[in-house]
Amino acid sequence: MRRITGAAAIVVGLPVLAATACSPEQNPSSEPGTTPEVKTAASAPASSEAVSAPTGESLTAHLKAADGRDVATATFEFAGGYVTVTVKTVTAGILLPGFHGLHVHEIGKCEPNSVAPIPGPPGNFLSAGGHLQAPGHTEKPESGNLTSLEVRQDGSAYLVTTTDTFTRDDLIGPNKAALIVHGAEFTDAAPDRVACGVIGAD
Ligand SMILES: [Cu+2]
Repeated sequence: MRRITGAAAIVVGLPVLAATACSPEQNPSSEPGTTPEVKTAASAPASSEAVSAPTGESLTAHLKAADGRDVATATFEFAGGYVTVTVKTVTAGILLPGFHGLHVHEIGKCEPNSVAPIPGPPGNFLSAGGHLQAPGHTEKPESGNLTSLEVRQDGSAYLVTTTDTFTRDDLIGPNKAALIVHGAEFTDAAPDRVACGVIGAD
């Protein structure tokens, strides 16, 4: 008779980040994640410090085109005094190849054929307003300006960038905020708002 003795040693290493994806935490807090982990069990070696995961600090945006198609998913992970922004397309071919303006806009609305806060002709996602400005910041580039999103010839894009121009609290105020991808740069469509996602804890 053969017995399998090593099976218990196989541990599926789930990424810690996955556990934070659905956190509804919206408590405004300016404190970094310094809350010590409370553990009374004596089993954990005192010397092993847990890798600090941005629990409750991450925000997510699901960007959709004006016709409702899913375009990309973005995450905002706040740690170490800055935010790491990751944008990845989920459907290839909606965004044209090339560089696209990528900004956090000041109002968390993603409404096709809507009117801007300063009224004018309607257009896609105009009700998201202009670029986010952090409190007290008035200069350009605006706080919500991010590096451009480069879309490959196959119609997909994947970007990881960092910035310290806004905080988590700046994104979850009363108006919330939206992440918008514009049309391809150096084309007539560059100012267009092609994809939009409200930034939230989900
Ligand atoms: Cu913009």
